[in-house]
Amino acid sequence: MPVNIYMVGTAGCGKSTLTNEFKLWMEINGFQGITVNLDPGAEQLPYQPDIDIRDWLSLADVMSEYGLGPNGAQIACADMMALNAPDLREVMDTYEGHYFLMDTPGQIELFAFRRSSRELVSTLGASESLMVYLFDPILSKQPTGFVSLLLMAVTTQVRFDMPYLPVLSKSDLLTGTELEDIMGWAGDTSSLESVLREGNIRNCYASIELVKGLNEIINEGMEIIPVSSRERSGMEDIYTGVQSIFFGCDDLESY
Ligand SMILES: Nc1nc2c(ncn2[C@@H]2O[C@H](COP(=O)(O)OP(=O)(O)OP(=O)(O)O)[C@@H](O)[C@H]2O)c(=O)[nH]1
Ligand SMILES: [Mg+2]
Repeated sequence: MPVNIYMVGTAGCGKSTLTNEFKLWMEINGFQGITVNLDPGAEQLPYQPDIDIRDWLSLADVMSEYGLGPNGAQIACADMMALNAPDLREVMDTYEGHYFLMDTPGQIELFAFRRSSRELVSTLGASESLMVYLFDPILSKQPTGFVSLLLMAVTTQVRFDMPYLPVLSKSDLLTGTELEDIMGWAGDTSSLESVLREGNIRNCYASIELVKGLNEIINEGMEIIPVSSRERSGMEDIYTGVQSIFFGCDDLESY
């Protein structure tokens, strides 16, 4: 059964670049990744998608046809995508690769908060789906920013019934200490709680309460995978993570 890997995260966090770099890494290592662009509004992509929603649906066309502004048209497109899902699935079925790398739209809420996205995921094969959730590095290095991204990650997770792999994107933009801090906060939220307390941050109380609540959800801590598409690092760790979720082992020969 093929595995659909959804690249999800806030605008500009590096989804499209990672989609491309992960495919290239797979190719070099003898695995086949098929890229699927799910962003009808993408004007430019850092790669040529193997399958492209824009072949069925374009943001510009929806804007002019329905007299909508860019935001209204994005929402309309997100809903229309579900109608195109059977066609998309038909094309996907013609590929023999084991991994479909799904590049989701820039605005995370279009993917995470529309009911149509759940229908899309379901039509494209929900039981073999996984989410690679990208944490933006610039937001992640601020304790409150990290709390916000954690909340978004958990919110996204509850919307979709699929396993997820947390990834810290563009890790080349972080210093060694920043990287260490973020990994530490993810692994043990009590250290995040301490930083928030010590930092005398406005709304510190609310942040701490949120972190305590999150701690209940991710009670064993979260192992976040640092990745840099620019430096082509962390790709093997993503692959190993996918393998262990679906096949329960770290065996790189599984597929
Ligand atoms: N330094 C650095 N920059 C990166 C990396 N990955 C992506 N970028 C840059 O970050 C910017 C956004 O990257 P994209 O891949 O387009 O991000 P995205 O999440 O697909 O963006 P939207 O679809 O518009 O939300 C581009 O300028 C990329 O060159 C990385 O690993 N390191
Ligand atoms: Mg993109």
